[in-house]
Amino acid sequence: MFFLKKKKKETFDDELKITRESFFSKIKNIIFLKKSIDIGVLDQIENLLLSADVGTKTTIKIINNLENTIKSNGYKYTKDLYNLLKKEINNFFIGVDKNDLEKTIKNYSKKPYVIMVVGVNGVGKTTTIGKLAFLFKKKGLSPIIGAADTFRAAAINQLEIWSNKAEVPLIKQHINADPASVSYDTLQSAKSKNKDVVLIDTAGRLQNRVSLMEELSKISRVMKKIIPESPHEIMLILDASTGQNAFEQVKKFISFVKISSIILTKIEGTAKGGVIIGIMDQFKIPIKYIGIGETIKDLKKFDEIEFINSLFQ
Ligand SMILES: Nc1nc2c(ncn2[C@@H]2O[C@H](COP(=O)(O)OP(=O)(O)O)[C@@H](O)[C@H]2O)c(=O)[nH]1
Ligand SMILES: [Mg+2]
Repeated sequence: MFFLKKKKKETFDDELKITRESFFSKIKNIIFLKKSIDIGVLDQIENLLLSADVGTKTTIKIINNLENTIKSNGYKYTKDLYNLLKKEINNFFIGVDKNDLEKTIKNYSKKPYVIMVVGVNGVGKTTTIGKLAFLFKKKGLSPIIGAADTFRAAAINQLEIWSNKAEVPLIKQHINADPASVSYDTLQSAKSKNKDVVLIDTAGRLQNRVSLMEELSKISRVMKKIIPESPHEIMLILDASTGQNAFEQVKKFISFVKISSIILTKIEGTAKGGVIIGIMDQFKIPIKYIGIGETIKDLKKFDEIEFINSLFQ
């Protein structure tokens, strides 16, 4: 499946294909099949937004806003709906931090910039760290990785494979080592080797929330002993294909750590790309990248204009 991959264009057209075809193309059909706006048309749009995992709250907001705009401006025709809906979705991105992470790291004078990567098991934390390390290195930055998910030996091995692929150093200890101690070592090494950016992998046992919370705050506390401003960024990884579950994960994590950014993985294989819209509306946390496959290059910078244009292509 990997041989015939065509060169990726700088849009999300390919990655959002499934989301677009199962949702936005249907919206086009509704709009082209009926000339005048009526309750039925809005109901159909509501159902499609729900089925794309935009989320109930956000969907209701969109439909209410559409109704109000239609009433107050006297819109009669379904052809107007397309642009109105596009504008509604665009509004959710207003006020969300748009800083480019690579630029932030480059411009940060007090090296290193420390990123702690969090998320539940299986969402793609370790893989994304490999991809980020590769990307940062390609952009002329020097990263270092810390294997602070010490819960399973396989997790450390998996991270080591990625660090080799990315040709980026890894700091690790043995299985069941204290994650805070691994993070401490990593920061120390990063400082002494003048690294630009640190990526810390963490365990994701959300079933044991209290101990996970304690573990994450202990890692942060210990890091501050070496670099008081660290972690500069806590990045939450979410699996787009889990749809509504992703919202629940954001809620849980923000209740105990300050999440500064999100990466949404596995977007290429899901029709649930609408979660992006719900996340922007409900949490206003910037999505910095999207994961679009299992290889080291399958990470793309998120750009909301490209995202919306690809959906409404
Ligand atoms: N299709 C696809 N698979 C991904 C993506 N990111 C991660 N994965 C896969 O998701 C699975 C779990 O990833 P892993 O990094 O181990 O998750 P972790 O438990 O959060 O560290 C692996 O099989 C990865 O190859 C992505 O963007 N697209
Ligand atoms: Mg992992």
